[in-house]
Formats: sequence, structure tokens, C-alpha cells
Amino acid sequence: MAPPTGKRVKGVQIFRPFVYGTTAKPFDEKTNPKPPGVPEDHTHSWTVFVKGIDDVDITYWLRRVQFKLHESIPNHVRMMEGEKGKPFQLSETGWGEFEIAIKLYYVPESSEKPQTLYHHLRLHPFGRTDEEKEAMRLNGSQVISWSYEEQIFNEPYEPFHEILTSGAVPPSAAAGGGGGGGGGGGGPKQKDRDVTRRSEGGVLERSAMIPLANRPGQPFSRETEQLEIKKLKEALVKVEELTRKTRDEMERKEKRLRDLKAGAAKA
Ligand code: SLL
Repeated sequence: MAPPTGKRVKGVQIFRPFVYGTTAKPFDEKTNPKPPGVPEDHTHSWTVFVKGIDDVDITYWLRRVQFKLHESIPNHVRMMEGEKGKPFQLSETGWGEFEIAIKLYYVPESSEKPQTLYHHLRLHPFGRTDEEKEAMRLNGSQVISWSYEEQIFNEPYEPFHEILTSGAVPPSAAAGGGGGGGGGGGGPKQKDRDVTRRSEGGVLERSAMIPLANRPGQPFSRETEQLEIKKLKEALVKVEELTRKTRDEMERKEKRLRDLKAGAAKA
């Protein structure tokens, strides 16, 4: 690896949201016919991927992704090169679930070592409740197992910091000229203006934004986050209520014990 260039930007932590996971679909004559040559015992087609939130480009920080599949699959270690704005992904067919090792290789400017994530390929909806199982379905027959993750870069080297932040400026600020680059690094240079775009969900390129609301196929948003917070708050209220009930019960029993002891002492 090339030696790092420039100084580290002290006290700065940059994070970039991304999504990884699998999407599977059972073979079915009408909607997902088995292609010729696919073995008899294969029941599903599936895809494993790593991509930007709301499909924004992530190749400015992620260079390559290696997917390590189950050894029963021919050529089970596959390296995928980044293509601007496209997900890192591969599709396969099979019959069983297994753990996929996803190794992330960063752009050389980052001087970051590769990191590995693990993901369980799901072919069948899984959950404690029907609601949880249903949440794994997309458009009826697809089984999705997707995770939201944040890649953190601590004190990035100056040139890499510039790469990370050079697009994250609203078009108005870019057109108006001058600073206001938000997380530092100044405004975008002329040549970077073409990356100053928003995704369909309103996410600015090269930013840490996530969409405000969900769209089909884009479940990770502030809306989802608020829903999760609400669920956690409700769970907390339940736990507090249970704690209170248990405490009342304990106090009642302690009083009864005291009364019995007092009664016994008198007798
Ligand atoms: C299981 N532990 O027993 C897992 C292993 C392996 C899945 C699952 C083969 C694909 C191919 C395939 O689907 N392997 O032959 O190309 O459930």
C-alpha cells in the first residue's frame, strides 16, 4: 500500500452510511423461472450486496468488496470492483442458507486496512413473530435481510478528508461560491461540482445524510429511526410498569411475612 500522504485531520471523525445484505427469491414458473443449467436441487436465486444509502455512490471511499460464499459454491471467493454509483453485488442460485464474509477494501488514499463484515444469507423469512417475518418480505415473494451500517473514518489524512467531503455541499452554496463547507474542508472546487447532487430520497452525494422518509426498497430513513425510538420508548414504559408491579408485590409479601412473624411471636 502506498504510504499515507499529508497529515491527519485531528479531532475529526467522518462517517458514511451504507447498506449491505441479501435479497432472495424462490424459483417459480411464473415469476422467477429456473434458468437452464441450474441444478435440480437449487430452490432460490439470491443476491448479496453492499451499496450506498438511497443508492448514492460510495466508490469514493470503497474500492473493492470481496464476498466469501459457502465452499459448496464453485469459485466461492469473489472480488467485485467498484463502479461509480452501482452497488457491489453478485447473484447466485442455491438451496441453503449460510454466512457470507464481506471484506471491504478502501480507496488507497484512506490508508485504511480492509475490514470484514459477516452476513447470514436468508432464503426463508425468520422472526419471533409473524410481524417480524412479514417485515422480511418485499413485493410478496422476495426475502430481504438488509442491514444499515455506518463506516467511520477517524482522523482521516488530509487528501482523503478532501475526497470524503468534496461533494457534500448543497447546490445553492456551491453556486453562490464562498465557504460554508459544513464539516470543514472548504467549499467544493469547480471540478467537484458535478458530484454535488441529491439522490431520489434527497440524500446529498458524499454526505452522511439519510433520507427523511421511506420509499419502496429504501427502508432506512429518519422515519424508520423515529419508529424505532418510539418502539424503544414504549418498551421502556412496559419495563417500568413491570418493575413497579414486581416491587409492589414484593412489598406486599414482606408485609405479610412481618405480620406472620409478629403473630408467631405473640403465640
Ligand atoms: C446448510 N450449512 O446445510 C448450510 C450450508 C450451503 C448452501 C448451505 C450450494 C449451491 C451450489 C448451496 O446452496 N449451498 O451448489 O452452487 O443449510
